[in-house]
Amino acid sequence: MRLFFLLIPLILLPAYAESIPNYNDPYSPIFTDKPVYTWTDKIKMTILAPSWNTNNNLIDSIGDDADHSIKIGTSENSLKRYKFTETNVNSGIFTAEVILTGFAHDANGDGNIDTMPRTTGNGPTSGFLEVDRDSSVTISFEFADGVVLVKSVPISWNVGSISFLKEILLSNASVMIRVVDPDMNLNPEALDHIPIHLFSDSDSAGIEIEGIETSESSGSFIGTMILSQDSPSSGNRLYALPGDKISAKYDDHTLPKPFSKSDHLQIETFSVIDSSVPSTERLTSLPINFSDSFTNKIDSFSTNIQFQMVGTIQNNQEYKQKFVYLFQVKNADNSVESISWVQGELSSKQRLDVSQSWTPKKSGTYNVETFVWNSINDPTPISNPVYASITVE
Ligand SMILES: [Ca+2]
Ligand SMILES: [Ca+2]
Ligand SMILES: [Ca+2]
Ligand SMILES: [Ca+2]
Repeated sequence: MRLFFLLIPLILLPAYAESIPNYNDPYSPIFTDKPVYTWTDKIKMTILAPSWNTNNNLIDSIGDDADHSIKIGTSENSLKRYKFTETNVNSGIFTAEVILTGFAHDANGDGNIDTMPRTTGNGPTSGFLEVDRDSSVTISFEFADGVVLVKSVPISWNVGSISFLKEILLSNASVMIRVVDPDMNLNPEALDHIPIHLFSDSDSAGIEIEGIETSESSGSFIGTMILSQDSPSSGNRLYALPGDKISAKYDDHTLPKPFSKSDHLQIETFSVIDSSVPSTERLTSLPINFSDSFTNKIDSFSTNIQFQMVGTIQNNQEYKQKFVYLFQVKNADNSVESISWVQGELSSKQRLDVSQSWTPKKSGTYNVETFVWNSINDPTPISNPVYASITVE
């Protein structure tokens, strides 16, 4: 298309010198800035008509003349005698724009109509045209007597999309969410906004934030929220703990066929929030101790006498942390003799002793290893492992 656009003026170069329209060479293509439009877009139109550059020193105009009019319309509504003006005194290129005003519809689901359908204006700007969802806009120019040039462009709605700008979300950090739905560019000359619903495992009701259009006619919207593990949800702040799934939802009320005009569709995405504390630094695991059944510390061990293995963990975070603490005992051959675990939850900064008993059956050297994971189902280490060696007499 671009190549075509550049070549045509060269071919028609002799026509620039014409002082009256050259009816014998009625080549005058009509271009639009997009191949398909949504219901509330602005259409920028260009007509290449060098033979209508009747004065090389003046900005000429076309379309507003009853004999050679430009009509912009749908099957229902139209703007007649719409004026296009030359881009400079001697270009032979004529432009105009028209703003589509859609039809009466509640585009965001709040119960109120969001459009102002109207058909009015004379060009080259500030013209408004009502359009239906699945219609088309036709631009026709009576270039010469009996010669009408026509260009049609389709109108359609789009299914929106939603995404987090970053794949990994961090605690106490701001998070950006992008929604793309050209249909919600309701005013192509101002920033529009849309509602975005956000919720977490820890706050299933969540919050509703505004996505703001990135430029006046982009149809792309960015919303920002802060994840907080310390404060309840409010405004743009969402309460969420590390490990939570964070969901973002946009309710699209402007759907293309085969949906009906009154249908709506939840467009949803989610991400998992990671802790801003590195995984293995969430808890500190202190050295293991051993004690008898009366909680007295011991350092000698005998076969067939039960003793306690005591681990200590400390939560380094300002918030709760679930854990599973595993004790594993291996013999001198590196075979596992015993494995057992304790599950629980630590409050902010809490230190806790966890213990399991074990009765050695044979004398020998044993290695006790402890691991701390998120859970049995999610074996992400949340502290470094701790080792101890014991000798059973
Ligand atoms: Ca001119
Ligand atoms: Ca509405
Ligand atoms: Ca806009
Ligand atoms: Ca849509």
